[in-house]
Amino acid sequence: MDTDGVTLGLIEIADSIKSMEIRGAGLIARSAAEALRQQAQEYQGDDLAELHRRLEGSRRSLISSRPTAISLWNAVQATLRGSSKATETEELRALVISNADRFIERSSKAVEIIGRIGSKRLKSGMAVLTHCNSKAALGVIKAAHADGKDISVYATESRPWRQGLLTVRDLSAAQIPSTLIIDSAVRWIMKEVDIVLVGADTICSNGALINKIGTSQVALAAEEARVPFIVCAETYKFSPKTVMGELVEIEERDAREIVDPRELPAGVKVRNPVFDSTPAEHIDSIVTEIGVVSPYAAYEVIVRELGQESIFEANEG
Ligand code: RUB
Repeated sequence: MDTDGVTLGLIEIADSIKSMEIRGAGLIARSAAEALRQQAQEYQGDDLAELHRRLEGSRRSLISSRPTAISLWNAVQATLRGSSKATETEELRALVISNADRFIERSSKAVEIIGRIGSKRLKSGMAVLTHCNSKAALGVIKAAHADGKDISVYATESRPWRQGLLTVRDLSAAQIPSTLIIDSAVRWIMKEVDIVLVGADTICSNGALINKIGTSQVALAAEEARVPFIVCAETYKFSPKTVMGELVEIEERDAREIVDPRELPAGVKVRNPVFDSTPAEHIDSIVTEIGVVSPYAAYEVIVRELGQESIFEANEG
């Protein structure tokens, strides 16, 4: 246990999010809710202030584990919502556990519903292109396949972590034909693509999509070729923080993920931004668990689904 009373289990989860053993915005969110749930459950004492202190320590280590996906912040806020009003330890423990359970259940259900809604956009014979590895986007493809539609998929490699390999393995396990391409082949291949489906780490209040680096280039190539560019995103991927004017921090990871520095001449710099921003004007629609929405409806989604309180909380930091 560290000085904030944060348990080893929680530190492990926060570290796994940081090191990307746990990755993908939806899974990160569910894991954070589960970590807080465990933290509340494991505290056996009856010192209310101590449990508050532990949860606050947990909140801080989870939120700082990866900066870009708002799903993490939304999950932590939803799990701890109302906790400051608890007057007894048992009440606080029960509240955090039930909030976490509700978040995890809704989140998993959302991915399922998105699959059902999004699959209506896919017809037999279509070639889909997807970037990185998104459970929500893959859910749509799998739902269409389960409906008996004959779908094939182009999966980008997604350097440097090569999440595209996870995507083709996942598709292959579901017996969906897939073709792996390098990221720079997107514009060349686009003439064979009928629809692009990607996931989201964050959707800003102005409708901009923050997702794996290279997503904006995929969107531009799709637009040029008149191929619909569809985002598959649960409503907790929408950001109340951006309503309050905050800009999304784009995570930059270690340059050694890209190249061994010994291979480079002295003085050469390397940068490794891992997400980018696709403006709303390049997005056809966003498939959420409440239906298909325009990126320009992002503010309404935030107010309706995450609540005005999430905007107040975002202002508090
Ligand atoms: C993953 C990524 C995914 C989104 C959505 O990035 O950009 O497209 O997180 O995924 P990383 P999902 O591998 O760096 O976490 O739909 O599974 O939430």
